[in-house]
Amino acid sequence: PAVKKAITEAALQYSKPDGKVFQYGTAGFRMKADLLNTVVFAVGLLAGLRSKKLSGQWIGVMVTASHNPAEDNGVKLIDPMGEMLEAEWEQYATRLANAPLDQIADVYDELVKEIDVKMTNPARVVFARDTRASGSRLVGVLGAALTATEVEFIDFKYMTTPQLHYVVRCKNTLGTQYEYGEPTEQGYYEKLAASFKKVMKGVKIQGSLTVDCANGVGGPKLRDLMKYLDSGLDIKVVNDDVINPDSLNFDCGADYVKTKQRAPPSSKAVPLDRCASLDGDADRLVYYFVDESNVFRLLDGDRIATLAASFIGDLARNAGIAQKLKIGVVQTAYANGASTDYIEKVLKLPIICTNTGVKHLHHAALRFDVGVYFEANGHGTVTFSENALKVIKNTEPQSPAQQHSLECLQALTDLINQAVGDALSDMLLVEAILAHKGWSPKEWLGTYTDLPSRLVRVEVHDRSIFKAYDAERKLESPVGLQGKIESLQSRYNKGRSFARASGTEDAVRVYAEAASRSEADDLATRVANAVR
Ligand code: NG1
Ligand code: ZN
Repeated sequence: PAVKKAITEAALQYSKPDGKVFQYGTAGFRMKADLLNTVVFAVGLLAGLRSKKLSGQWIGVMVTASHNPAEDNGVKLIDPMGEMLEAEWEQYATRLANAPLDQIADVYDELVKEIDVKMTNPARVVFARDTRASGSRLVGVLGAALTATEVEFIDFKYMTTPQLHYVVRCKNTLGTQYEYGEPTEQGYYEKLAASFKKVMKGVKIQGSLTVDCANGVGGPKLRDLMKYLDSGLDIKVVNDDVINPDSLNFDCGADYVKTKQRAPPSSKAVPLDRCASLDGDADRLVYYFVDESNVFRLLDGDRIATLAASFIGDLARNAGIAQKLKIGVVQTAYANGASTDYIEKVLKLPIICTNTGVKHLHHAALRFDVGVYFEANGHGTVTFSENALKVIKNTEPQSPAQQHSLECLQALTDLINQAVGDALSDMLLVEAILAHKGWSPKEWLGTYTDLPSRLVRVEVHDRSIFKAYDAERKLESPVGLQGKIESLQSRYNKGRSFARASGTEDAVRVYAEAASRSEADDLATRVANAVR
């Protein structure tokens, strides 16, 4: 009763935007920042309940809107192992967020009963935010919800999203056999730097890497990380202005580069310079360069996945443990068809295609001993099963070469952020692999040739009528549309196209690829017209 009163009192300090219906989606809640107070308050309440339900394990709350414009913000929950909130709980978040403020304490009580939360359990929450101006107000609201419900909490101030995921996992594994690391920002840097040094043993990186930080939190954090790195990595940091709030994700960043298929206009890179872009909260990474003919060349998430899968596959073979590790790749429908072909025919690895959204990919990746998963937009990581960790650790090397490969694999399991896709960790992974292979981005690009593709955003009256199946590669509704799409794509050489409702924007996305640029564009336009 005391808690109920405290909740109501705290909640009534805020006001709910009229007529707005909130939904916890693939990226948590995300919208214009001035609409978020009551949503963040609701998430604070739920974070405490989630922790109590899980016997006081630490739960994370990240305040960010990733690659969205500066005036947006968002909030999402992180589960104890650093994973996305369990899907079953998304509806509870939605319910609390939509409760009228004078009834939110009642909805809270209903949930306690429905979920069967033992209220005498402790509750512990860690939170952090990206560099958006609205972040400080929103963590204030979060703090009010946590205080009202007597939850113990730690404010980690500014962090990249993956750093907070890391901290959550560390907190909950401390003192167990699965200890993941020191639950601090410094612990994160030390773990990355130490494992990077081990992976880099005996190899050297050619040239420098220019990293566009989207003018987000990745900028200062990359600079911090660099203080711990001493393995010959020459990083030039650009677009790291976190002072001017409007510059965030503006004309730069991974999303800009991937969707516009061009370098940020501010780029001073000359042909063959190795470049990378992070997004606003540093969980996405893409590489690119300009070739000798001044043509922009993108190395996206599909490329990072194929590079990592091929490298880990080679290491496993050289270490003599390939038979014991089931290595696989997880993609979505947005993966370029050429990458899928390459994985199947050249790397000869199994592929799972899942729905969009990393939680689906992550889940599927856990079905392999080594699960490499990346969305084409650059969000992804590699997971290692318990069996994989055991095999890598306990195999007795039969030669110095085997020993070297085993040590390298072992270090990779530490270098790679297994909780979630992490641009900084993925960047060190790519740099290490290029160094081992002695490749410039040009050789990396040469592994296969992307099919030209086009992504179109189509505004429709009601996107909820677009119901997809088969990992979102086909539409069952509206009736007849799938047949049209298939008949259109059959007219193009290597044509492939699909349409699905976006989970994060009020629009339908149409993807098309084909053997030539003009065919891909043409197919995308025709399918978009069929969708309208
Ligand atoms: P939607 O809006 O559902 O297409 C987008 C991205 C996803 C994922 C989520 C979450 C594309 C085509 N879609 O989802 O890959 O990153 O945002 O941020 O890039
Ligand atoms: Zn992001």
